[in-house]
Amino acid sequence: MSLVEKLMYEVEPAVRVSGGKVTVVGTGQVGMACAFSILTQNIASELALVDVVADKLKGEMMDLQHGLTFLKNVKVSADTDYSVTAGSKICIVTAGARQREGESRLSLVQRNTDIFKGIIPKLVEHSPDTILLIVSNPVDILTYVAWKISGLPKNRVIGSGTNLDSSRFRFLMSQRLNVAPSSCHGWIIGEHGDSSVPVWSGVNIAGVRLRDLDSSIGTSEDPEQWTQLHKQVVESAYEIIRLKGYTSWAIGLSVAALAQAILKNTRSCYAVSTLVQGMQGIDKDVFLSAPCVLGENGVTHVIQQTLSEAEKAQLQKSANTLYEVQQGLTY
Ligand code: 6V0
Repeated sequence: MSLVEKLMYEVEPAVRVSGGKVTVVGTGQVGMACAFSILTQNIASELALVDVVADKLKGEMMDLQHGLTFLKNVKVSADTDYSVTAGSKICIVTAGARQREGESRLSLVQRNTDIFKGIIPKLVEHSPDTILLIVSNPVDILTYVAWKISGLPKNRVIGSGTNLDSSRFRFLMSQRLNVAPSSCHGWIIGEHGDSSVPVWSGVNIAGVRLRDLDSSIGTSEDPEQWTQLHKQVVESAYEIIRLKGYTSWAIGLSVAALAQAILKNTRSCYAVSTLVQGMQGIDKDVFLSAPCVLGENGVTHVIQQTLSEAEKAQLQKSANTLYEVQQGLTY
């Protein structure tokens, strides 16, 4: 009789995979920030990590496992083999090359598409009911690529999109107003990156729209130049990459919030990348960010924002740019 048998009567074999399993593919700076945020906020009941660099992967796994005593009810596993991901409710994909200093997100596209060809089918094979949450850049196009390769319905393929851009915007707003970021409301939609669209008409504190206080806000005529906030949002990734080499903490926290909304079926609204064909005058099959309601089955609803003609035109322009890049891809 083994020690385990001496210690415990087996009433029923233990369940192998728990309900709230999350996989993170790519254990670089972004993947580990996502993993750490999810673990420390008790969002998942089980975490699986996958990467191609076996030693680094094992090291990260052990390092996290040694902290499990201080967390609640979380199992951490890792492998280069995708069987470790089986039964995941959410698969977060952060694998791939990152921007080099000064490099745009769009220029990464074919390199990361090729990486996705090896990742996405294996994830779906082991977790056919999963929701894919794509983070690798350029995130909107790679979410489209993941949707195409996976064959999953559109509600279950989501890009982290402008959730991070919106958070950056709200932080900058909070700095100007000395009000907490969570009480500063504003949405950045469209492409995660250089052509994102700030929806100035909706920027508000406690329902008081800044545009009602000053109709020039967000335009070049505004004497206080609030439009600089959006410019800073667009430049912030480039600035952080220049300063520390990569971005990690904010994207990790923003992805954890999305994972929480999905796993706990909270029906929270976040700006994430979704198939926007047929919305806001967009006729192409592209993924762009819009405020989406998230639940256990992924994106269930997209909020129809009241946009100006100029904002719609900006979205359509981004849609056309992404569509053209998508046409040139081989996958
Ligand atoms: P990193 O630190 O270089 O990590 C990438 C990881 O991916 C490494 O550990 C690689 O070994 C791993 N990897 C490469 N190929 C594969 C493969 N085929 N299978 C499994 N793992 C693989 O990069 P970092 O973590 O900084 O960035 C990852 C991605 O996230 C990049 O594409 C970034 O541009 C993107 N980001 C997206 C953001 C967003 O808002 N959507 C924000 C920040 C970064």
